Amino acid sequence: MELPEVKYTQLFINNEFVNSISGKVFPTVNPSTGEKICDVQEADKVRNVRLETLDNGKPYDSALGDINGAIKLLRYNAGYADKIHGKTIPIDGPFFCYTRHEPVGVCGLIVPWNFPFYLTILKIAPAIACGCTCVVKSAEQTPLTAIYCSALIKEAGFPPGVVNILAGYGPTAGAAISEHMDVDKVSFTGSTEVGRIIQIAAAKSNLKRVTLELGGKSPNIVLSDVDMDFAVEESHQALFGNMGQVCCAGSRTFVQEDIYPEFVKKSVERAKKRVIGNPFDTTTESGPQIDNEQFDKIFELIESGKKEGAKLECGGGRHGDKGYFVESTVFSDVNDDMRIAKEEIFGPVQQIMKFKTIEEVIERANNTSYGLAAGVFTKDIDKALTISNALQAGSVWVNCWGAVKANTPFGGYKMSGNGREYCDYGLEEFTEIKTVTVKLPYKNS
Ligand code: TXE
Repeated sequence: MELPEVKYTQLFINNEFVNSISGKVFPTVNPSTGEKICDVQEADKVRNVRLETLDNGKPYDSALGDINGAIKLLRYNAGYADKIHGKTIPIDGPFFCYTRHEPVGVCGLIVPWNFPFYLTILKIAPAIACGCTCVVKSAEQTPLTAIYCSALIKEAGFPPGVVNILAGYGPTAGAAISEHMDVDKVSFTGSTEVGRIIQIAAAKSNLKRVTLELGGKSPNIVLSDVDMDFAVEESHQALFGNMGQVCCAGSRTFVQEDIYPEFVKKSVERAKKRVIGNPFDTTTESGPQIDNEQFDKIFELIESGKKEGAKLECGGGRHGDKGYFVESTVFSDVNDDMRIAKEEIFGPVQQIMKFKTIEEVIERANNTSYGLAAGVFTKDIDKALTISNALQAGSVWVNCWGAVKANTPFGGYKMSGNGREYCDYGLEEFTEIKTVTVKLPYKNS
């Protein structure tokens, strides 16, 4: 009998034969001879979103976290698409009055590099749920996942022109959007400096609506009654997560004086243990900073901290000899007037300050031009609420940090921004409200 021809060796998915994503194959053997018959494509657990880790440097699990967060945003906003409606309003006189929430129009969505895919979706999802069209400009450092998103948008069947995604530089492509007479709204996330430029461009062109999510220097207040290890770990993650490149990083850690020495000691031990390295290795906690510019900015600020008299407890240097890796750095004995206590470092550099009383720490926490986020760690609910209500910040987290959800508003007081993103508050920013008033022959309401 003739041996049969082996025709099929691929994986069968969605009625199609395809190769494995990993490119791996495995042999199948003829037991009569012990010889290989052929190689077969090998199915394996797929590691999605690797593109973000490649382009941005964030550890693989964080990138995956961003994608899962983006999916939640899409689901949340999709659920709103048929629930964006106005009210009927009983008014004085013989009138029938109602409001319509109409799409604001063409939206320019300018995205930074720290959460490239997540922030792209954070802006696209409410814009299209409200019926707007949009032009997205990704950050020049991280264009790849936004471009990939374009392919998904086409595959999902969006009509041409509804979502347009551009890669380009800020002063050229970004400025063209914010100056454009036919763009009705810009939603921007990035530096306070560029936020101001965009606001000016809007004022000089067509007074387009502008929402801004800008920088921060967020206070994280740790009272002496806390569970020490918990507070140390949460405060560590509040600052070192995403390599410190988070607008709402807990970058001013205020610790009550009686626990200060122990808190500093444990924070330093934790920082020294932080695993820095290849972001594709799933044991890695921190990858590289985004680029040379941010790398230099961080070291310049570390130097200023040393010169101004803060105590460098650990780190302060480059990790390794290639790429933009920075050692996990902790400063103690930091005063409020030092640059490291005032400026957004956007890197893995923790400032730990000492305070005595609640009144004092509230005043110091608010003594900044920023107002994005804040945290309070205490077991005393009265103190937690007193401090939370007194802080000038768009979000206050009690015994946690960074609890940003699809259905909670997020945005800044003061120079941390304008407007809110996420949830129904965020959706409103993509609408114009029209009041329609109809004269009736007699009053009926
Ligand atoms: O920000 P930029 P950069 C802070 C952080 C960081 C600093 C500088 O402190 O160290 O900003 O980072 C586009 N018109 N944040 O220089 O320049 C740009 O192309 C229109 C906090 O990278 O603000 C990119 O798409 N657009 C922040 C986006 O703005 C312009 C995240 C952000 O870049 C433009 C990032 C112009 N004239 C940095 N110039 C956060 N809030 O999370 C630039 N852009």
